[in-house]
Amino acid sequence: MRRSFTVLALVCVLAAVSAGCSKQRDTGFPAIKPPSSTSASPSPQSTAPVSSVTLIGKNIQWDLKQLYFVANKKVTVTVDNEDTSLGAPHNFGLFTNAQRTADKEIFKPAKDVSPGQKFDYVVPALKAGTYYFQCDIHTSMNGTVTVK
Ligand SMILES: [Cu+2]
Repeated sequence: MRRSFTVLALVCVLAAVSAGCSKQRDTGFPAIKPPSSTSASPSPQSTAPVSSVTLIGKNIQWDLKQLYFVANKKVTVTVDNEDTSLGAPHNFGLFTNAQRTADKEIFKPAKDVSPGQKFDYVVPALKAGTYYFQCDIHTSMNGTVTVK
């Protein structure tokens, strides 16, 4: 009776140890998190600053409300106008104030992008800081640019 109890205890200990060993090894790196499925942000955007970005205009809305530009470098903003059914042109203007008043527009769009067309706006180098963009035709199409 006593012997069988000892064997049983040993089996339990072995099972616990082997279960511990079968767990994922500690690689020294943080565990990879599964992709979050929050409906608020279907495609999480990188906050790394870039020197080129595509901004899609569709249904009188931009696909991005927040852009990240590299500081002190020209940045190319490609406006991809997908508003063919509405026939709406779009453009890209950049401002230093959140109210986006004309006197604070530091980058004025040289042309409008027709529906179904793309155009590269080359924005001159900016100092680190916060800026604001909009389509000057549809001012509700606006957002923030973080330059860093
Ligand atoms: Cu527009």
